Amino acid sequence: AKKKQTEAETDHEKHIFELLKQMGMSEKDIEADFVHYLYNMLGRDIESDAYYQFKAMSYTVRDRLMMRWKDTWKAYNGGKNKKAYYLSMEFLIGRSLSNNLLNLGIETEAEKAMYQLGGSLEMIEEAEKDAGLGNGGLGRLAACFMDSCATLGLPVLGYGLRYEYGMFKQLIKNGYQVEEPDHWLGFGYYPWEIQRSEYTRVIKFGGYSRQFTDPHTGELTIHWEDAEEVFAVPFDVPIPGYKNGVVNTLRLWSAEATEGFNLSEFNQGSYFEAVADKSDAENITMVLYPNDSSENGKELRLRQQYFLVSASLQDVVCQWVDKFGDDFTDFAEYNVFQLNDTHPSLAVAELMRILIDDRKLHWDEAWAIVSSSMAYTNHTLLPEALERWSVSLFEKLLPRVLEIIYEINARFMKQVAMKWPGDLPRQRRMSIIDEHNHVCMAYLAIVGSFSINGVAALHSQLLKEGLFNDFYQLWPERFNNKTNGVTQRRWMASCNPGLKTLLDEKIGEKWVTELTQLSKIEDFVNDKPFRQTWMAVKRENKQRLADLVEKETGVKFDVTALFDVQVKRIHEYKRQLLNVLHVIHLYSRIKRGDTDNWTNRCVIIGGKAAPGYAMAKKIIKLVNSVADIVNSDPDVGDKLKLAFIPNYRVSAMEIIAPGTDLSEQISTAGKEASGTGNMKFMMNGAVTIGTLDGANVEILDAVGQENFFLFGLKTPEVAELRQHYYPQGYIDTDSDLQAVFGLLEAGHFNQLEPGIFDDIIQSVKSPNDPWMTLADFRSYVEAQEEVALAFQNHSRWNTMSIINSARSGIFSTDRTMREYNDDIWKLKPVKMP
Ligand code: T68
Repeated sequence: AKKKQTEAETDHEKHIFELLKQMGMSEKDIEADFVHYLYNMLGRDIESDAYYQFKAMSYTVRDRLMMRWKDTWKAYNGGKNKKAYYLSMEFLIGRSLSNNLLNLGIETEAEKAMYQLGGSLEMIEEAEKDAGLGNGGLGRLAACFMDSCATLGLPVLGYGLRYEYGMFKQLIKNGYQVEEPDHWLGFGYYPWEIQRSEYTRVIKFGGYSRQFTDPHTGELTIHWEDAEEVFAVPFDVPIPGYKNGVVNTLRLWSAEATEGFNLSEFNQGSYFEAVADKSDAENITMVLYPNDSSENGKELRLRQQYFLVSASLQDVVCQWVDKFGDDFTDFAEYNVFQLNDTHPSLAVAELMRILIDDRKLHWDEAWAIVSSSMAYTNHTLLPEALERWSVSLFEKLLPRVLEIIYEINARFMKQVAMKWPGDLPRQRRMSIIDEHNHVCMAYLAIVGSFSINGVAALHSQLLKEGLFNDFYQLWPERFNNKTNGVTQRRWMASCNPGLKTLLDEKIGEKWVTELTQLSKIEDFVNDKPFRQTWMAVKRENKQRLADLVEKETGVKFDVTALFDVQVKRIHEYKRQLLNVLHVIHLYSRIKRGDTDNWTNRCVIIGGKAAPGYAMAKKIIKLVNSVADIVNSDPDVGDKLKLAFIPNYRVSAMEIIAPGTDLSEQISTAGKEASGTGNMKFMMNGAVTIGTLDGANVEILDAVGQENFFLFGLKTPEVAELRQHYYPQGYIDTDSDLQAVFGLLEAGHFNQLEPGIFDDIIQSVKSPNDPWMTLADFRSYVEAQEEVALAFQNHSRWNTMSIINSARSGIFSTDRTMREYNDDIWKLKPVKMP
């Protein structure tokens, strides 16, 4: 009877699925659903704000993802399949509508549907707010990874936080950055997400840990007592693969106070305190920390990290137990966790805690599982970015987790002592707990992981030679490289429709899922009509960019000029200052009439500064001050323009990358782990001016010296020069540099605010300048002169542009994800019907 019943159920289910699968993809179906959502669900009409129309279209599209999403979930969870979990504090998604339409293959239908209704799809797409749940490269990389995994059919789940406020909105007032909160959710919900309260998890903080011996069995257990508890409520975001029927999941956790939150306080009449505590709990996922490369040591940040890690691990372990009970023998064969930097590295200790305290495994069994299921990706060599949390904070917030970290470290220290008997300095260097009583999160991640990777060849090499050398000597087999990439679906197909049309016509559509196909366009490098169209596409994209610049800054760009662009977070190591010094140099040349054979140039700089990073904020002010003078000087005219684009974000880059001629990647050698903007520019036919740093090395390798403007010191030269760096020497021997400092020091760009740039001037002139800006000035200026000459030869530039794009095939995250999978995750891709 039971069998009959289940059969009946599956019959019903089949029937339901059949009904759902009838969801049409035609223009008419989309039109009908759009109208239904706009009028019936949202209670708006076709005249209403574009934002509501965007919502109606999103629901329409999400409906068409639903069955695929369910089917994918089933395919992953049906049998016993290995899955990977990408644990990341950041997923910088940006907008999703156009991307989801592209991946579902219904862009044209949606466009026609909107046209029928007298609207425009483009306008609706632009009404979508960016999901800015990340700072920069690291967060955007996670989003590109998700797109590629879905496209490859890899069972990878993203786990992150659903911040109420994402990356702040940057306004420019009187040339200064002003931050405004980014309430990206608007009123209500994100239209793409599905709340799944049934998978709510409970997260503990504070209290103390107590050993407890069972009076009957004598067994020792550990209890985490008197903790405050917070709910982690999951919101799932669908991640469709490209036209393959796969929809993966990004699960974002939101903090909610438990019902019983401080009930005792409440009952004692402390109504106010009880409610205030409730908001404390919910603060955990209130806001993204806007620091991209420095550690800030705030308690709330540690809470966020533990909240993410504990919720996600509980989620995975509970699903395991539901299916296989308490048998964990092959858990590590079916589950792998990729840690996106050290931010989720508490996972090492938390999985130990769950397995030992909750699942009653012995230490050695638990450790065998943990250390063969964790993998760690490092994204920086900057020492100031390495996370260290004070032991006292741990004691207060995560007492039980701290005990476990102590035990991990004690056992690890024994191992080090065995390998290097008597080498106390080394033991001190390698200890997870440092001499200042801080927990070094990178070391915790390394000790607990079977794989440790950097994000570009040079970066991975430097990790082994420098930062993690002791660990490399101990475990060389754990270290590997995975050069970053970007998804060509968003960064070419969706953001550069002109280029897509041209490519599809010349080499077919295969490049959308196999980027190395781009090399085929080299066959057309001498084909006249192809070259002309290539140039025309670039011209059109430059016009779009010029319009954006004018709208945002009022500065008018001439599209025949060289568009020279540096957009990324503002940081001294990225050397936006070097760029500004060059602009001042060009300005000074114009002023003294040194303009023979001149190339007109429009310089764009954009990026956010961490709110507490005074020097970065001052650099923004300097860019704006120089821009004011340069752009208003009639002597300068069209020869030179400078614009600071406010509020740089994913959706802005979608206009910027296609419209760029010259991509600025000018960090001090050895400082930029990889860079990914460099790849977006390259794909869209920009030529790079850059140092031998991060993935620039591999870009140069791919395109060759004749298609890349290389300058500056190399990593070992930077290290060597550090010993005797003397910046004044460069000024004394370089009249151009003297002219630049002459203007700066005379206050030419800050006549109404004297002295405001003194600290900047001092920092670059200091022998302690870690970024050695002046050391590279001469070679940068010379490379820029070559750029200017090359650009005058339209034909040569066009060839370089084509070759850069043609050889960008290896920089797809499809390749990156294949490498992660082949070397680290070892998942079986699924194929959906
Ligand atoms: C970036 N790192 C690297 N960090 O700087 C860049 N940090 O070279 C690389 O291409 C990219 O990662 C991807 O691998 C970051 O973006 C952060 O955003 C960050 C955020 C919080 C704390 C520390």
